[in-house]
Amino acid sequence: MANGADILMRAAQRAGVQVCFANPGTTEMPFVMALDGTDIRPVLGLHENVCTGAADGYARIAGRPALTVLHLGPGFANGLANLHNARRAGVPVVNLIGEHASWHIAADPPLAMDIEAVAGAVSAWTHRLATTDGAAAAMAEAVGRARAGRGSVSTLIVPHDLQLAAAADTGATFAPAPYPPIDAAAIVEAVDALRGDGRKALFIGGTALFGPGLVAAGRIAARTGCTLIAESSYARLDSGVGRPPVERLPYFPEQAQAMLDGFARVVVCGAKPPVSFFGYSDKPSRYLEGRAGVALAAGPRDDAAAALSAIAEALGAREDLHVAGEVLPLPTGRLDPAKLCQVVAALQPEEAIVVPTAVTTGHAYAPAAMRARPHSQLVLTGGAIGEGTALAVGAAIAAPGRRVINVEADGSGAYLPQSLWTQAHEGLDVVTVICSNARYRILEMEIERAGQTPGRAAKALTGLDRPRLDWVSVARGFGVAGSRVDTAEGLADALGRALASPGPTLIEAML
Ligand SMILES: Cc1ncc(C[n+]2csc(CCOP(=O)(O)OP(=O)(O)O)c2C)c(N)n1
Repeated sequence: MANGADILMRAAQRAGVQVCFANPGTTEMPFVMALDGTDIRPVLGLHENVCTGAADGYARIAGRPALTVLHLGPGFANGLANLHNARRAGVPVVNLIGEHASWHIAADPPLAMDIEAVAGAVSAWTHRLATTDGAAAAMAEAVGRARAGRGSVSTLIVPHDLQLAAAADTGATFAPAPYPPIDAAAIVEAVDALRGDGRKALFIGGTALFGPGLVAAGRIAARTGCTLIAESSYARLDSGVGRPPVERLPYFPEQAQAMLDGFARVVVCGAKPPVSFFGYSDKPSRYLEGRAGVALAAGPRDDAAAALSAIAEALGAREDLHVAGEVLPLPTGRLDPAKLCQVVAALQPEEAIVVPTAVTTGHAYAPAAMRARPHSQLVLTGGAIGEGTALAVGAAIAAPGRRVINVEADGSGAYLPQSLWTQAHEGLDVVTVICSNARYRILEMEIERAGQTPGRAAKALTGLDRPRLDWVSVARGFGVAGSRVDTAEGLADALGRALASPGPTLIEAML
């Protein structure tokens, strides 16, 4: 006789779940046993943020949710930072959280926690299973809710006794709600703006940055001469030679503001009107606030691809726009952020998935990437650093056969080096390039921008040089072979070799 956990896993498989990123404990063991009754691939993460970051990366490429299985409130809370990033990415993720047996909770055992309070921070839908009869329907709804529109995070909490109780499969299904219909008046306004005079920009995000949405954006740019600008924090951007040229909105507010101020008209599609990461007393939060010439064609949760097709149709825009030309040449000499990104852009193979999450170094990647072979980029969406190594795990599992290159900072990488073990354990084709500058460089830059000089505390809290992290040893410890380079030639050589061999590799690039 099947139990509640069996029914939950069968329902997950029926709803299209193929992968489960897990870090289980005693209260999740029935889920673990139940996975054997399905074809769902179990993948172990040695920290919950590996599981949740991998689920984010997986969904960004696969376009469907993975399951995470996490242990009670504390395990779930450990995975919160990357669920926050997934929420900001607008991708589907389904969390299955084990809870103490219903009758045991009153005893207030050590691991008891208010799981709903944690779930509320990231989940669009949270449900606690109350009866075993409802297991199939609850999982179907969890997956269906996560898949509605662009995607969101669902969390299902299941007490241990309900996992073990005998249960029948009701075969319940739950159809994801479709996108809301596109706003015809907003499309007309966008078309008018794009037909208007002066310099024009199409500011795009979400599903406008890949697939049919991006093709339509390219056609609109070819027809109207508008510049395509991507939101600064995108879930996925398809870029490179043969794809439409899309610039990335800069991170620093003065640069972003200056870029957007250069356009008489800005049409926003698939994104919120852009805002500054942080508030500075002399700068506005919202870059486009209070100015003329702004049209909102579709928001971040709307069907941006459909909106762009409608705009393209109205403009009679049928000709594709793509970056032409040769892949950039290899630079030489001592490595710096620009050269590092140029080497990656020059050598990355066709349809690579690049994860340039290195904070200050990674921003040099977007301009170089436009002249790389066609590829997908995944960046940090919610600003919670350290996700890169886990995004790489999920992307590699979603797309076997596509090479994954994670350009990660040393500070960020130190949040989640455990992902390297999962890369080794699963034999994933991931190359991690650690941008080793032995500091939290972005925080130093913020001090410089404020016109201040770092004092004793600032030096103590931004320096990673005593001792310097030894990434080759870190990688070896997690089962990944590594090497160290300090020139563009050395990086090109090491990256070329890494891309020619199966499985994961790490390259520590000394900056
Ligand atoms: C989860 C989380 N914790 C802390 C921060 C604050 N923070 C932003 S950038 C940064 C350091 C970045 O250093 P590193 O990753 O080495 O990149 P670099 O700036 O040197 O390029 C920190 C600690 C954050 N954004 N997210």
